[in-house]
Amino acid sequence: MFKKAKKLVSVVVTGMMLATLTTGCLSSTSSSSATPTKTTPTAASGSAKVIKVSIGLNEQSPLYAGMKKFGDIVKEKTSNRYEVQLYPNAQLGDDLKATEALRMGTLEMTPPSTSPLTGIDPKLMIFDLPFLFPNKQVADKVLDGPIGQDILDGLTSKGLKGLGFMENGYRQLTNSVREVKSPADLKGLKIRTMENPMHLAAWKAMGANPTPMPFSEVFTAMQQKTIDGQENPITTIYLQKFQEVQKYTTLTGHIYTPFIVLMSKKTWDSLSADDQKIFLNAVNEAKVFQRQTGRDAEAGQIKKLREAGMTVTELTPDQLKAFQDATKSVYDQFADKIGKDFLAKVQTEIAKDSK
Ligand code: KDG
Repeated sequence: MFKKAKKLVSVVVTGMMLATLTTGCLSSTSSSSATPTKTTPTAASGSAKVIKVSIGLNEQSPLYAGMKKFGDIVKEKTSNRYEVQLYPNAQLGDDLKATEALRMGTLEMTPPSTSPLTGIDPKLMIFDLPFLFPNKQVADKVLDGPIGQDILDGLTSKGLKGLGFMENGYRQLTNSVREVKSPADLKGLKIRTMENPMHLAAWKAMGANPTPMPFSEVFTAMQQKTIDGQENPITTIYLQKFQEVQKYTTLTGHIYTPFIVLMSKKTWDSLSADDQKIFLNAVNEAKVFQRQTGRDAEAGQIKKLREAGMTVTELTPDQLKAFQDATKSVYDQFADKIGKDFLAKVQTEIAKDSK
């Protein structure tokens, strides 16, 4: 009898142990499938702190490459204590939505164009002045110098930490209706612009019919012909495959747009002084890489746009001057909003950096 009872107990205990193990495995599996954690063996606490980055362009863009470079440097310099996760194609929201998420502390980083953010800080409008920078080298000097730092510092009161500037680039016009060689050719063309009052004013001054729209909606709008055209740098036009829905590109170079690498102030304040230095240095190294990546590719991309059947129009100096003259009124229209003293300071800096 005793033997039978002993056997029964051992069977029950074994069964309970098996049940516990199975359940234990299921719960850890279910818990791991429910809340996947990315652990890195060398991370101090056994798990890396995740920094999510919302990016408005796709994985082929120099912007994505630049932010990946940033993440790789941070991972290496902090011995995997941080993991930078990239979310391209505006899947966490377009430029303005992602930036507002940073201000609320619900997202860590985003590198948007400055243009949709001018409602947060009107000083950013300086970059929307047509034909402001004579070339990319001067743009680099201004953005990486005291003017750029002044703009970055001004964002901390808005819940944002500006870490530096990357390059979106000189904006070029595309459309599906006709070749554009002069402002007169723009008449009646519905051109998408970024959500920015100065862009709207500039395209109205040139004679087009501008309509503001988040970047994530542009390709579909061109495909459905609810807009005739848009304006973006060559790398964006080519890498976002606009040549599939647009026939003409005109190299207007009418505005130079930077990307501004932003971190939530809440995230920034949670970093140690040493880690803040690592993040800042990582942006400074990554921005040089990002700018060069886009610049190295541009000439080849214009060739590929032509090979894809696009008419790419290079304007003569006189034709370009007609666009410059047509947009001069924008300076007077927005000088007060930008700040006349700040505008004068920037123009003086540009003149100095152009020597
Ligand atoms: O985050 C970058 C993109 O979302 C966008 O800013 C690119 O220049 C751009 C545009 O036209 O919206």
